[in-house]
Amino acid sequence: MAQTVHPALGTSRLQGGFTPQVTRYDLVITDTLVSYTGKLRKAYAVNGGIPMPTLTFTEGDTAMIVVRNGMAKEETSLHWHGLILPYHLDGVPYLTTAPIKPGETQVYKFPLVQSGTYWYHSHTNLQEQNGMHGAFIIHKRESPPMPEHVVILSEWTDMKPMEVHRRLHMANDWSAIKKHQVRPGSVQSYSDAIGQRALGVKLTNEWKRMNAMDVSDVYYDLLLANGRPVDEAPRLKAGDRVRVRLINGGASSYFWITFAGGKMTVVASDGMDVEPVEVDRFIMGVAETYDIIVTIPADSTAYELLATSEDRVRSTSVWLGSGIRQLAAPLQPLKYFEGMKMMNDMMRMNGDLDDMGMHMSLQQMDMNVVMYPEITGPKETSRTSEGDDRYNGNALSDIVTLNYAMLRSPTPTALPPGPVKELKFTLTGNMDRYLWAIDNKTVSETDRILIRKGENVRIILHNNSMMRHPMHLHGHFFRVVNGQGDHAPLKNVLDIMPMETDTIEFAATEEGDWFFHCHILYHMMSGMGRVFTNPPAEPNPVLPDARKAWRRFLREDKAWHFMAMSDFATNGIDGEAMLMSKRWALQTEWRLGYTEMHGQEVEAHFGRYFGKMQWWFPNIGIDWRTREGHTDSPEENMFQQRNTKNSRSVAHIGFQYTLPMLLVLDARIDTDGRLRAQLMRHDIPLTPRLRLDLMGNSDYEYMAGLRYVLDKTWAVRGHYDSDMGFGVGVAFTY
Ligand SMILES: [Cu+2]
Repeated sequence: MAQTVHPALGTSRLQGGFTPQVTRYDLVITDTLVSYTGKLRKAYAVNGGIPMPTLTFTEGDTAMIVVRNGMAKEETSLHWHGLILPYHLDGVPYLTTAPIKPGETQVYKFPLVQSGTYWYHSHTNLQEQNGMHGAFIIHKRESPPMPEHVVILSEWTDMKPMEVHRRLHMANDWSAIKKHQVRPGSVQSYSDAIGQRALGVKLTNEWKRMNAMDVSDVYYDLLLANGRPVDEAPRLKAGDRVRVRLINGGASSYFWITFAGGKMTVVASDGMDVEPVEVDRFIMGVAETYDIIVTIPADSTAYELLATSEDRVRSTSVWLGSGIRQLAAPLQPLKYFEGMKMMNDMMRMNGDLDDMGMHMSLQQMDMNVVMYPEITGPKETSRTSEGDDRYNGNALSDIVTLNYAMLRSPTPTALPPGPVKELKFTLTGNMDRYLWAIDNKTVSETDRILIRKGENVRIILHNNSMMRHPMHLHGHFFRVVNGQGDHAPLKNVLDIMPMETDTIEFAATEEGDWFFHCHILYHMMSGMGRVFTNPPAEPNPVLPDARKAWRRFLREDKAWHFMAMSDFATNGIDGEAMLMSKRWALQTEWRLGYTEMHGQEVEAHFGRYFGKMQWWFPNIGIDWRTREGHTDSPEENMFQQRNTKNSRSVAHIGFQYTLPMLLVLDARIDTDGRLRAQLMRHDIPLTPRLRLDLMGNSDYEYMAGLRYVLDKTWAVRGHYDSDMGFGVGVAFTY
C-alpha cells in the first residue's frame, strides 16, 4: 500500500501551478519617523503603518504581492517565513533573490499549498528590528467559522539597531544596567551577590570565566502587540471560543504567554496543526508561531493575554473581551543567582557545558527552572529537588508548561522513503566577543551544504553555548523527532536550549539555496547559520551573476565594529580604541600626560582570536613612549632586564589569554629582547554602576581605577597610575 506523505513534506506541489483565484496585495515600503517613547526615531513603514499589514489568504489560492521600495536610499527585501515556494522568491537578498533597490518594484507570485499562521519580514541588515514584520495568514478552505485574533509580538528600542549590534560586540553591559532600572538584580554585580548571600556563587562563576547570566542580549524600551504597547479584541462575548494566532516577530526576545481566563489549548505551531493540548503557559522562541484556542469565561470582562519577555523586564498585553480588566499574574523577577549556581555545576573549565547525564532535549528539562519563582517558590522557601526531575518544571509544580515532546501531528508525518544524509551541528558561541557559530564556523567560513532531491536530511543539533537559539529552516518543514513516532510535529523553527540535543529531519524536495540560521537577528548577523543547496535545474533567473551574489551574501557576517573609550582626567588622557571583526582585532591604547615628567605612551597591536571561547589572542604590535625626570623608577624589570620606560620605540610580539576570574594575561617580547607580562581586568561590577579596573605588570607599573557609569556614553572616573599618579575626570565611551 502506498504510504501517504504529509502535504507539507512530499515532493514540491508547486508544479501544480497557479490557480485562477488570485489574492493580490500591494505593499509600499517607506522611511518613516515614529515616537513610541517620546523620542523620534527612524523606522520602516509599509503602506504607512508599523507593523506591516496582515496579509490574509485562503489555501489553494494564488498569492500575488507587489512590493515597491519607496525608501530614499536603502535597499530592502521581504522573506515569506514558513512558506513553501520557489527558492528565487524566498527573499534572502543575494542568496536567492535580488534585493529591492530604492524606487524598484518586485512581484511575488506563488500558489499557496499550505494553510496556517506565518509571517513575513525584511531579510536585509537589521530592518526587521524596526517595523519590517507582518502577519501572513492562510485560512483552510473548509473550516467552520470561529472568532479569531491575530497578534504579532515585537520589541521597540530607542537605540538604532546598528548601535545595538555594535554595542553587543563591545561586551558593554549598558543593556543590563537599563534592565536593572526596571528589574533590580539584572547586572548581577558584586553588591547584588553580597546582598543575596551569593558571593561564593559569583566568585565561582568568574573563576569559570563567566560574566553575568545573560537571559537575553538586548534591552528594549517597549514590547509591542500588533505594533502597540497594548492590543485589544473587545468584540468577544462569554462562551466564545477564539483562535488566537500568535507570532513572535521580535528580533531577539522570547516571550512567555499566559492568560487570565484559564487554560489555553495549543492547536498549531509554525503553521502546522498539532493535536490540541491544554497548558497554563508556553514560551515562544523568536520567529515561532502558535495558534491557541481560549474560551471567554464571562461578559463585561476583558481577559489579559500576557506576553512577557524571557528576562521578565517588559511585557505587553492583549485584552480579550471588554469591561472590567481581569489581569494575568505578572511573572516574578528571575532568581539570577540560582541560575548562576546551576551554571557553576554545569560549566567545565574549558568552557564546555556538561548536562551531568540528564540527556536534555525538547525543552522538557528547562534548566532555567531554578530561576522561576512560580515553579520553585520565592527565594526564602526555595523548593529544591534532586535527581532526574531537578529541571522538570511540569514535575515540580502544578503549572503545565508546554514543551516540544507534547506536540503531536494529527496526521502522519513520516518522510518519503529515501537515503538519509545525517549531519551533526554543535551550536557554539561566545557572549563577550559576540561570536555565534555552528561548529565554531560562521556562514562565511563554510561552503554550502549539498543536498539532493530524493534524499532525507537528518540534523542532530547540540547546543554547547549558554543561550537558547531558535534555528529556522527556509522553504521546508522539518519533523521534530520527539517520541511521537510517525506523528512527530512539523515545524520550521526549533528552539534549542543550552545543553540540549535535538534531532530534526526533512525531505530535500525543494530545489535551490535554503538558509538555515539562528533567528535571533544579532546572532544571524554574526554568522550563526549554514546554507543548504539543492542544485536547481536552471540557473537562478533573478541573480544571473551567481558568484558575485554569493560573495555579496557572505559579507553579512564580515562586518567590522569600532569602539573607543577615553578618560579625560586631571593627570592626563588615557584610553583605548578597537576595530574588530569576528576573528581579528586592531587595538590601540594611549596614555598622554600633560607634563614631560608624566610622559606619553602609545601602543597598538593587531591579532587574531583563537579557540571556541576566543580566549587566545596572539598579536603583533608597536610600543612608543617617552618620559623625563624619573630617578625613582626601578632600573630593572622583573626579568632582570634593563628598563626602557623612559624612552622606548619598539615592535613586539605576544599574546593575550583570558584566565580564570576573567583576568587577561598579556605576555610579549619586544625587538630589544625585553619581556613583559601584564595582568589586567577591566569593568569589574562592584555595584550595578560602579566599576573597578585593575592592571599590574612586570615593569612594576600598576593602575587601579574606579568608574561610575552615568549613561551609555559618560562616566566619572578616578584612578591611580604608577606613572601619572592620581587623577580624576570624566570617561567617554563610544
Ligand atoms: Cu542564536
